[in-house]
Amino acid sequence: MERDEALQIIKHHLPEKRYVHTLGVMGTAVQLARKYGCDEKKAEVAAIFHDYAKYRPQEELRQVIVDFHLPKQLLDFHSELWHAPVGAILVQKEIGIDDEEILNAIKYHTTGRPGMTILEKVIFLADYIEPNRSFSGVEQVRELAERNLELAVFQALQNTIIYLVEKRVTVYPDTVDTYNDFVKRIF
Ligand code: DGI
Ligand code: FE
Ligand code: FE
Ligand code: FE
Repeated sequence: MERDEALQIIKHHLPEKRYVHTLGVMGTAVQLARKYGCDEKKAEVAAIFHDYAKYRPQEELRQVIVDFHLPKQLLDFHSELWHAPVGAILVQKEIGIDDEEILNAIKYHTTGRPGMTILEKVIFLADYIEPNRSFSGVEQVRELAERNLELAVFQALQNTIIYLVEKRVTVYPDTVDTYNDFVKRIF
């Protein structure tokens, strides 16, 4: 799919601020893809559609989880997690994107997963460091992203887990499993 066509579609599914975020993720993802050697075109499409389901009503997200046999466990965790796996399904169903690598990059963009592909890491990281993000710790991850994809994704993941623990909210098992996978491989 052409970039402008994809952007026209996504624009209608997101409020202005989230569309601007999406443009940021797109630019960052393409740069990271070039730097770390994965398909730039796939990174561009995955970035454009990564938050496709973010503004669907919670009831619709829940229904997709049930109807498409996504892990029922999702329903016991924060609804913020649902838009990623549901987005992958809806992008396939409604937009007709069938590329497994793109769909998995969308599916795992919030939690990651053990054994992430380069494309999955690129989208996860681009979502975290795109230029419109301004939370504490993002600058350090941006610097890491200049020289080491693994360390940058790991730091983003560590920051996210610390943030969740400090808020005393539950951490989804995929998030913990991804963290453990990186620790085992890096250290
Ligand atoms: O959709 P975005 O805001 O662009 O970013 P995202 O999809 O990466 O993350 C959405 C939120 O989900 C973010 O505030 C962090 C949070 N999150 C990530 N992992 C977990 C989580 N929230 C809970 N409750 N549990 C997790 O494991
Ligand atoms: Fe998201
Ligand atoms: Fe993210
Ligand atoms: Fe996002």
